[in-house]
Amino acid sequence: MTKPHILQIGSYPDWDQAPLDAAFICHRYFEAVDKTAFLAKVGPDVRAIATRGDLGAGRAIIDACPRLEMISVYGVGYDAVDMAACRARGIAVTNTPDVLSEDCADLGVAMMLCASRGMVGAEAWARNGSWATKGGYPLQRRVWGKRAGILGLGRIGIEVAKRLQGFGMDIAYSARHEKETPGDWAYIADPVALAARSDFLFVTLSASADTRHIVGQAVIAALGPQGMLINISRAGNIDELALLDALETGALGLAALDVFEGEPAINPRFLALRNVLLQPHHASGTFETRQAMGQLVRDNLSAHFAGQALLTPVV
Ligand code: 8YV
Repeated sequence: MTKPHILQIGSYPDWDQAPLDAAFICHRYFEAVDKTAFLAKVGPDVRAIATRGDLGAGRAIIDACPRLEMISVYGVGYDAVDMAACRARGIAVTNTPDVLSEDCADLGVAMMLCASRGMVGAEAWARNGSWATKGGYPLQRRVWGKRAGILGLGRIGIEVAKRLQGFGMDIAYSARHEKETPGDWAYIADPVALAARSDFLFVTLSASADTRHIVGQAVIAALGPQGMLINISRAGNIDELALLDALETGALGLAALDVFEGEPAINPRFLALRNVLLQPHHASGTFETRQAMGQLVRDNLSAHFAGQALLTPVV
């Protein structure tokens, strides 16, 4: 039987590429110089797309593949996939939830600790001789026992909150509706009210048109000069220009960001700031998790072509 033709939007590690090539005819969109001509040539044969959370699949790509049956996303976020186009044509979409929730939560908590305790500056202080010449490192901000807000109590938000319980933090969350929680976590529907009662605000909700800029000037002002914002979701959930203004004026104390508008290009205004921790969208970036994500991408593709139920369809 001939191998199904798939369109591969972005690169994968070698340990994923080899089995993908063994099972499918992979047309590498990311290597094409003339992407329009490439799509015109291979699109008619494409039955599935393999993409990544950060790359997705827009309408132009979907429309160039008239035989497209499914899209398999390497990542939990599928906001970069044109879901309206998929629904209109009955194209199935899968992602890779659960396998990455703990790693993303680990990095979010690590970002909170690193920024609040000034660890980047402390490492430089110890390495560049300041400790010997200037004395003790400047005092930083406590984490344990403080108030944490979780904006979006999905798989990743729950893992963040479970970790923060270990720091004895007073935890509240905002979500579409109140949920049964594994801890005594207060439900506060309004993001501004949640920010106002938080010292640390984690943005963990999945991104969509409905959540765009949900963290705007009002939420940022409510978090305030002593507050810290941690974003491990998508840049679009935050009004980045309002965030920059607040960080530059001190209206917001600290931020720790793993995602950015226009990434990997970061707004240069961030580079001039000392009150922001910058991370290169690597919350799921461990060997173990990325191998599990790649396996799930392939398992969903194989299940589809075998006529079996998809393992992790998005709803
Ligand atoms: C992506 C992510 O998988 O899970 C997501 O949605 O943002 C990441 O973990 C990343 O883009 C991998 O390239």
